[in-house]
Formats: sequence, C-alpha cells, structure tokens
Amino acid sequence: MTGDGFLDEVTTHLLAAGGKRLRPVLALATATSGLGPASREDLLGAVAVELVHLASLYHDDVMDEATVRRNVESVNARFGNLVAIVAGDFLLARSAEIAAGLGTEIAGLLAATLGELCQGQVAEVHAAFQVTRSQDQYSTAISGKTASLMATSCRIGALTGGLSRDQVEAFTSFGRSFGMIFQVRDDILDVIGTEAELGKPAGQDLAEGIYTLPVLLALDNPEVGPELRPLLGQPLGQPERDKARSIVAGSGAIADSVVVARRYAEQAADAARSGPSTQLATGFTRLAHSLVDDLPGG
Ligand code: GRG
Repeated sequence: MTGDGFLDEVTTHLLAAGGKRLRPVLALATATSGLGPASREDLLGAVAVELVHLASLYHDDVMDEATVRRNVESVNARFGNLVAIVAGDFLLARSAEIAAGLGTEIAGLLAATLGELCQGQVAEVHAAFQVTRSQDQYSTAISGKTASLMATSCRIGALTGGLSRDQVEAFTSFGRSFGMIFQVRDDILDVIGTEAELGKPAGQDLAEGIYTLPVLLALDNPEVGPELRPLLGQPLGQPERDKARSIVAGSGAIADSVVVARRYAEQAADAARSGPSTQLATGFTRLAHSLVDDLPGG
C-alpha cells in the first residue's frame, strides 16, 4: 500500500481479480521442491515475478485496447490509458525494489527479463499483418513475451532455494520450455476455442493481425494456404474472422501445432528430471503434459 488511496485502488485492481499466480507457483515450487516451507527470500522472489507479470498485463491491455482482464474490467478501460501505464510502471518499480533486496544477480536477472518481454512484444507488434512472418520469428517473439518470465520465475526460485548451478540451469530451461507450451496452447485455443471457454472473443489474434503458429502452418499448407492468404494482411470483420478460423481449424495445422507443443513438453520433462527431487520432477512433468493432453490429438 502506498498511502495514496487512488494509486492503491488502481494497482490492486487486477491483483484482487485473481489470476492463476502461475509464475509465483513456479518460483516457490522450484525453491522448495514443492515441499515447503518457503523462506522469506523465496516468497519475495515469487512476489517480484508476479509483479512484473501484472505490470505487463497493465501495459499489454493498453496496447490491445482490451476491455476485460481476469473477468473484470481492464485497468485501461476503467481508469484510462495514462493511469494504466503509470500504475504498471509503479508495479515494476515495486518489483525492482524487492529484487534489489534479493541481491544483484536477481535484480539483474529481472531487469534483463523485462528487456526480453519488451523485445518479444515489439517483435510481435512489428510482425502484425505480415503473412510472411516465419515460424522462427514467431518462436523468438513468444520466447521473449511469455517464456522468458516463466524461465526467470524458475531461475529465481532455484537461486533463492540455494540449488546447485547445474540445477539452476536445468530449472531455467524447464521454465523456458513450459512457457513455450503455454503460449503455443494459448495460440491454438485462440483458433479452436469458444468465447465462453476463452473469456474473450475467439480468433482475436487473427483479427488483430497476430499470425501465430497454427496460422503460419496453415499458410504454408499448399491445400489451404491459397484460400487463407487473401483473407489476411488486414483487420478482419466477424465473417472473415470466422472463415479464417475455420480454414485453419480444418487444415491439420492444429494437429501439427500440438506436435510442437508436445515436443516442448518433452524438453520440459527432461529438464525437470535433472532437479533435486523426484517429487518435483513428477509434478512439473505432469504440469507440462497437462497443457498438451486436453488439446485435440494431444
Ligand atoms: C511493462 C513488464 C512490462 C512489459 C512491457 C506489454 C509487454 C512489454 C509485454 C507483454 C507481455 C505479455 C502480456 C505476454 C502474454 C503473457 C501471457 C501468457 C499472459 C497470460 O498469463 P496467465 O494466463 O494470466 O498466466 P493470469 O491472469 O492467470 O495471471
């Protein structure tokens, strides 16, 4: 709390709305091998990563002109863009302050991750409406905008938990692969999910010109690419969005994207196995596979 009632209201708006708290869970599970108890340092590391995530949601919703986040009105919709941006900055400042108290390695790591988030986000914006976006460009962008903070969450947990250097590297690698699965899954669901399941309109990425893995795979497919390509490259109205979604969904691109997600899940499981605890390896492996298993053909 800041002592300023308005700033407190804005900065706690999304916190109070919930969220899965996935990044702190990764940090704390890594730090404690899922066995607890967590130390004060473990908890502060977990808070620092969630605050960076939260700040990124504040800024992302301004960029996307979002109206809903975590099933409540988004911060920009409720308080305006200017307040949302500065409140996001405030959350980042709080995270940096906490990280500084955890030492220079963690403070430097979080600052570098913030840079990666921005690079990933800029790469995505830059590629908007480009039907020539490559799968490598896609992977680099999602590694920055999503997987980097998951990797750092595990790494910070490994550091505060006092794991060996080899284990720090192994869990960082687990977090990176886990983040890749998470984003590929999200991108698959954007094509095949319903508004009720997603909590946001389906096909939103397609409509906004963000061509993700399933779309890029469909574009590369000689059977459906020629039908899909002319629809893309511009903002889509509802009928075109539905048509593009159904072309991608009916093309085999979803199954091929699930294969990619499964490959990341195997990498994640390999990394988790090098940790100090079989219990954590089992838990993390299940978590990674659970993101793939309920996808079609997963
Ligand atoms: C100011 C930190 C900062 C970054 C600026 C805006 C930006 C650059 C990056 C955007 C990064 C972003 C929002 C990526 C998407 C990550 C993602 C998968 C969000 C959803 O995560 P969940 O499902 O959300 O874990 P909950 O609500 O459960 O916490």
